[in-house]
Amino acid sequence: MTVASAGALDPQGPVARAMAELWWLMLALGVAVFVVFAVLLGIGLFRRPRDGGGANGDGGGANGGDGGPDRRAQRWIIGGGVVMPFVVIVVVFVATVRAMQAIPASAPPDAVVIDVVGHQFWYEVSYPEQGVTARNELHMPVGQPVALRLTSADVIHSFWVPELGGKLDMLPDGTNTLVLHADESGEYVARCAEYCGLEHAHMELTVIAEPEARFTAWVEGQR
Ligand SMILES: [Cu+2]
Repeated sequence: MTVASAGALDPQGPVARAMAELWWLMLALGVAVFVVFAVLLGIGLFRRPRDGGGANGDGGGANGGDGGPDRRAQRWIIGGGVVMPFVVIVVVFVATVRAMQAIPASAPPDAVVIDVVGHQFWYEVSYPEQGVTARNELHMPVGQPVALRLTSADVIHSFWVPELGGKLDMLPDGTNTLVLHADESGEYVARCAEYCGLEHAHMELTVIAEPEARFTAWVEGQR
């Protein structure tokens, strides 16, 4: 068993992996846009004027065959201000839709059902099929889907295990289902991701992903 702490960029399940890949793509695009912008800005700042007097655009054919300074400026504005942002947004949009498809919309029938109720300032974890309850500790079997039915007993909390997926609101007047899947054994920390009162920062849940045999043994031990 390993204790992971690198957060959302150390994904340990398919949902978190899809989110991390989207994050890296957006970082790469952001860096690319920044570099292009910085290079163009540098060229604009430091290049020397081509000729001493005729810089006002009336230099006629001195700029080669590309239509003069006004047309060139227009091309830069359309290219850099319209076409490039459009391309970047389309790429991010398509990648976002694909990442969203990695998130199961409903719980598969073989999923282990776990009810998680947020309280100020702790988590009540119960397993309706197994008839056991725990406090601030969530055990889940590795390699199979787990359906977390999230609610709250008081105010709005938010459930988030960065290495596995989330975050999803825990609402006092409804149930949100979060399907998680852990690839390997590990111990993670879920922190409340919605300010819920003075002790919010200390509202933590330990998530223990373990082989099915150990999970079953833990359930038996709780009875
Ligand atoms: Cu909170």
